[in-house]
Amino acid sequence: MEYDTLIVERREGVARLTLNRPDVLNSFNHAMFPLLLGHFDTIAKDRSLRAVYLTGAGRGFCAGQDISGTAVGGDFGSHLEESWNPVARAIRSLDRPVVCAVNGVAAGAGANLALACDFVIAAEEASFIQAFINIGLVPDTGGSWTLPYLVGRARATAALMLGDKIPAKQAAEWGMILKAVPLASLETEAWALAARLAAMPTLALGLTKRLINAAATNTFEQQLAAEGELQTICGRSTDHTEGVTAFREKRKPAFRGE
Ligand code: T3D
Repeated sequence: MEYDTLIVERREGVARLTLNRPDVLNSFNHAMFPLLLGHFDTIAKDRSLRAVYLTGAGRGFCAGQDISGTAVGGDFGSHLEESWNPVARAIRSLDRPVVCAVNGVAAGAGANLALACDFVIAAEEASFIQAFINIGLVPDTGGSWTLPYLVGRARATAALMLGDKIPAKQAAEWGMILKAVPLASLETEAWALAARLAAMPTLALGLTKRLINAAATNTFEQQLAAEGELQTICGRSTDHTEGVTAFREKRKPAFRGE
């Protein structure tokens, strides 16, 4: 299926979403939000899709909000609640892993879109720019939460307040992303990861993601309780039975994601 601004493909249990406005570095116009959200909704309901691969067309990943045509200023708070915030929530709440292949510059909300994903692999040629401050705005799309959480306050403050370009290699060194690889191998590496995840125990992956989300606000005791609750669910799953059976039979498990 091909859409104007979003290319959607399904292969090997993976939904591949490609942001497709390369002339403007895949910055988002208004039509892209419902389109992307609609696909996350479809993926959430379709258990045959066991991982998501998100990338951008052309030389950029995403330059955030399209700021070319719109009037300056306005009720951005309301706009965010209808645009970037639901997208960030859709990624964080999806009970399947989202792999982001950052093929080029990720700026503003585009950077924080990437950082909302579970696995971020970037081309060495790519960079991350918290560009908001460069146009007199505060960070959004969760960046003021995600960045300090990922890299610590000192580095997050520098990134968010200075708005400088952070090359992918530096982002990887800081722990902002999983790794930086040559552009020529980005697609292969990131796709292999997504396909591998799609063949894993999907229920347990989704619940692991839920635990990682909850850990940000839970106490240690609350987290132990949450682990116990979710382990009970996994303990009753088909994939757990298959994993143990395969171990005992000394063969590779065939997980069905249930
Ligand atoms: O609305 C609200 O609710 C507020 C929410 C805001 C969320 C946000 O995302 S705010 C941040 C918005 N994004 C930016 O401020 C980034 C603006 N872009 C840049 O600073 C630079 O383009 C980059 C550093 C990302 C890349 O620079 P470079 O030199 O590699 O590329 P370029 O030449 O600047 O851009 C290439 C083209 O893309 C260019 O068009 P042209 O001249 O070839 O016709 C440029 O205008 C266009 N482009 C890049 N970013 C945007 C854009 N067009 C519209 N909106 C953009 N964000």
